[in-house]
Amino acid sequence: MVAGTAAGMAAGAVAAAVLAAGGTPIDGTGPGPDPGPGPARMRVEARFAPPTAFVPSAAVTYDMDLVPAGSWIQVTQTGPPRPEPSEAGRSGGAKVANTTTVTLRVNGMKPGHAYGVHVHQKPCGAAPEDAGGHYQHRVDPVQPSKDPDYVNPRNEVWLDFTAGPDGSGEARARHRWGFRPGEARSVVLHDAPGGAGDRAACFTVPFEPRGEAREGD
Ligand SMILES: [Cu+2]
Repeated sequence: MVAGTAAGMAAGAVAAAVLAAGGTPIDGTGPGPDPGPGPARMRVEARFAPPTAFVPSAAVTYDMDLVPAGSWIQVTQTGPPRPEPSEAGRSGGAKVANTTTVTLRVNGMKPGHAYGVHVHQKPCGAAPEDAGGHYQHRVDPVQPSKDPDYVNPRNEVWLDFTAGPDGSGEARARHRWGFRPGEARSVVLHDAPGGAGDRAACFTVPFEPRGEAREGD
């Protein structure tokens, strides 16, 4: 396992900021445009709506007290820079860290409330259970999984947050592994922090496999 250099991470952050400043259109219904070689980033955002909304949203609320209609969510996934010869030269040819970072930002939540948030296996649906179980790096052979050896923030992606006085919140999770293709499809907000709790809302997110071992690893 090779740790990323601080310089490499900083360069990635700057490039990502430039991309954001470029006004990348976000419609909340699908992945952003392919950024091409360079820092790999996927960002989606949406406003929550009830599953019965006339105009459906990728973000569905099941509990209007905790996650009001019109509240906002943004999820960003960043991985190591994509391999490219010229970029590799600029960063000294160093191998990048085998990491995946998922960042959550919300507003319009219930001020002061502590939410539990995880990446789940399936897209959101009309029913809270439609999102399936938690995404697990090491998959518990017993499903639904309740074993703390599997249900923990190291083996899963947890983005718990407590909403501030203005209803905003933010969380970030970083792992030394990437998602298996098609097996991480949503972010679920629960009514309590930790590994359980009722499902208050769900956001369908097209997480991408990143952070897998590449050539040279
Ligand atoms: Cu969950």
